[in-house]
Amino acid sequence: KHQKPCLLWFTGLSGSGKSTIANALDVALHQRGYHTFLLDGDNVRHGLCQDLGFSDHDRVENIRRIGEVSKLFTDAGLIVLSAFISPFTSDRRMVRRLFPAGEFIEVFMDTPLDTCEARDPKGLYEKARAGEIKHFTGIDSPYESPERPEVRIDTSVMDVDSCVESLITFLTNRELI
Ligand code: GGZ
Repeated sequence: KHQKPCLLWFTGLSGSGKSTIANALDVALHQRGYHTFLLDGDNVRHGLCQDLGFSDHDRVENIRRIGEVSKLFTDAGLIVLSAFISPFTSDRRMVRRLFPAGEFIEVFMDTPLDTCEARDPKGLYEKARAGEIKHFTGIDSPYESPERPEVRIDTSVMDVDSCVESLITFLTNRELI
């Protein structure tokens, strides 16, 4: 089945829907017979990056490693889905530069902070507000919004299936699948 290797880079706040949409897209692509690989906090921060925390310095190194690993997997011919907050524009740009034009697709999960905080699936926002977690993105650590992402998704107004469908349409229009 025809596929072009590429990297879908999901960026956005905690609770913005990065992992949910990346996982659902991963399943949908698999069902259609495409070869994909998903990287997110669950399989990276517990292994490859377990020595890293959430200081600015550690986040930069986290994203650098994930960018390089993503590159290895696209070199192997896969469609890679990476879902990390990646709050700094300069780091996302660094990852973009690893890829030929058109093969790095920035997917900005532009869900409002209010919605992310109301979801608070792990209670982390509540802890951050209480000062129990320091340097929490969106609370006391910055998130630099992408200015020209290839795709913008607001999960406060769009359901999972519609998000997946719009990403599949994007990949199809770009002749990546
Ligand atoms: C942001 C934090 C923090 C701090 C722990 N700031 O919603 P989650 O829980 O499951 O996903 C978040 C995850 C962020 O890791 P990333 O590797 O994506 O971050 S970065 O790209 O900035 O390196 C959150 C949890 O880790 N978490 N402490 N202080 N998120």
